Amino acid sequence: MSEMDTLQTELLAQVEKAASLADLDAVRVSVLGKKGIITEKMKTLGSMAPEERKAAGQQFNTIKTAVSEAIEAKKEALEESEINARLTQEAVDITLPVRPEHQGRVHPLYQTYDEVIAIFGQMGFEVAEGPDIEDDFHNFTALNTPKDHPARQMQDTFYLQGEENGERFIVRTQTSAVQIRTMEAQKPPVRIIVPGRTYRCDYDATHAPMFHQVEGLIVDKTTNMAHLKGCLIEFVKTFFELDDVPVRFRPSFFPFTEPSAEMDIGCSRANGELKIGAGSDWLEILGCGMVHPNVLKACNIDPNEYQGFAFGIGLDRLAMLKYAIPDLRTFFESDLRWIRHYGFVPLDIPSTGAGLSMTGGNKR
Ligand code: 2U9
Repeated sequence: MSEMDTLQTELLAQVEKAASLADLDAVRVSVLGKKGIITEKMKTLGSMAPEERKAAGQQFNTIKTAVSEAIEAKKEALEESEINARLTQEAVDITLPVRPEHQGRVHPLYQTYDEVIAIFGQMGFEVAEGPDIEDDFHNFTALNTPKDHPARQMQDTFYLQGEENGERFIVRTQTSAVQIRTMEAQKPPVRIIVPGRTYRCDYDATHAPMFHQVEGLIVDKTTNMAHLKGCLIEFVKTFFELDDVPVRFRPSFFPFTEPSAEMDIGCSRANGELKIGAGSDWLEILGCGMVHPNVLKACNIDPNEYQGFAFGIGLDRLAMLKYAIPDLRTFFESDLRWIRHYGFVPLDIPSTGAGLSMTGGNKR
């Protein structure tokens, strides 16, 4: 066997011996790399006599091609066996039990929000929405709130900085401005509820500077106080899931309603525990009244032809009462332990008490 044949056999054996892709690459570098055996041999061609150079060049090329092809074939084989080894090692054990998915929770406030909307929606109310930033006319003037009313004062209302055409804007103190905008845009009959964020300068265990309301408004030719009472009694019974509940309407005052009332429901407070639905005590739930004729006039609705009732409910307070949450400030602290405790499983259809699939009470 010639010296070249021996070299080729030797190099092919090295390729064959490579046990991994890294080994194989080391062989490739030592044979075909910049300082590899074959490369070095090629460099000697320049110093050879022409006839010797031709024969040697052919031999070197033959070895180079044979080794390159062997490396390529070996590479494919090693890659395949490495994949097969990984497939066996990393096999998925489909008999293992599934890991529990971390599922988010619905905030009790938004659970309440959905429940309230579902109940009034079932009664035929549509949901209306509007901007958080309001002007004086929609938030106060059209609601028959006099210029010197305490609600307009800086310590109660957040005023935005700066003025536009001599007017200062505010963040709404109630959602009522949306009812005004609705009546400006649409002729009666109107039957809407307006849920949304509202803002007042206040902060303690039962008041937050940003809180949530749902207000309702019906305007039609024959709307009267009996409609208001029937509608709100039906609402509290459905919301608190009570077959019957003692209620009373106490006279009150709001600039935008006349007469005005606050609605209380029966409760007991034995041993510091609040029970809603029966007992000798009363719990204030909401404010309401017949829409003041001045409010209808401000929206170009003739109060001799139309009348309406309205109500306002604090959603945060409602959620605290129904789900026994003692401190309002915890609503906004984003504490995961709190939301896991008080939150609700998503996609639970709110109970409407009106023939839809009922999910019952608290689905914590
Ligand atoms: C129009 C006409 C009348 C909305 C009303 C109340 C009574 C009320 C409070 C409940 C708790 C606010 O969040 S709270 O502090 N609201 O007592 N709201 S009547 O009356 C309206 C609204 C719009 C056009």
